[in-house]
Amino acid sequence: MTVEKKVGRLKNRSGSLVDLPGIYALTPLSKDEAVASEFLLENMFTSVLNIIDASQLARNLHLTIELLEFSKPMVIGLNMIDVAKHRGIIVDAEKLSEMLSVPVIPIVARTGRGCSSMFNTFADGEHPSSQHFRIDYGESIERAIDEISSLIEERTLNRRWLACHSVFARQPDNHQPHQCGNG
Ligand SMILES: Nc1nc2c(ncn2[C@@H]2O[C@H](COP(=O)(O)OP(=O)(O)OP(=O)(O)O)[C@@H](O)[C@H]2O)c(=O)[nH]1
Ligand SMILES: [Mg+2]
Repeated sequence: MTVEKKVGRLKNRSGSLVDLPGIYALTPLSKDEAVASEFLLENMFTSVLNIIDASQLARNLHLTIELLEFSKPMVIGLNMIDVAKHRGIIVDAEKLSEMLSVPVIPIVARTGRGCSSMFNTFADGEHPSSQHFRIDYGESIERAIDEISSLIEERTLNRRWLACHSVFARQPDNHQPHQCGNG
């Protein structure tokens, strides 16, 4: 379990890889979410290696969308494909890559399968940025996002991302009297 961030050097390459805690959303409601979201907001980094769990895809795609909206180049490591397969789940990596417009490399981190391909894709830096990823949230939400964006005085961070965050921010559990859904 990772709660603090850990930094390592990439083999044979210039540059470092910062391992952030595994989280499901960027709203900093817990210590591990705070470590990850503070890193994104306060540090310069070139790209994101997003390791997601193929056996729990929906749960992992929420964070993936938040990260894509952050507009940094991303490579996705589609991990746990062995566990997913065992449960009868086959994720079409090519289709997912097409839908999200970023490379998606199937891996089994426990055995190392696919990992060198994933690191090569990540390190070659040729992957397109997720800059054009954009969900249309519908007229009224888009209007709210635009209004909030126009009030944000921020030069370095993506204002739409910040505005989306204030529109969709989760409240701490004890502020949600009518919770519904499973996530
Ligand atoms: N079967 C299988 N197990 C895996 C795979 N990847 C990771 N694991 C196992 O999952 C467990 C958690 O691995 P970690 O490396 O701590 O995962 P993590 O995502 O960094 O965890 P946090 O940082 O706490 O979110 C370990 O027991 C790993 O061996 C995989 O592809 N297949
Ligand atoms: Mg970890």
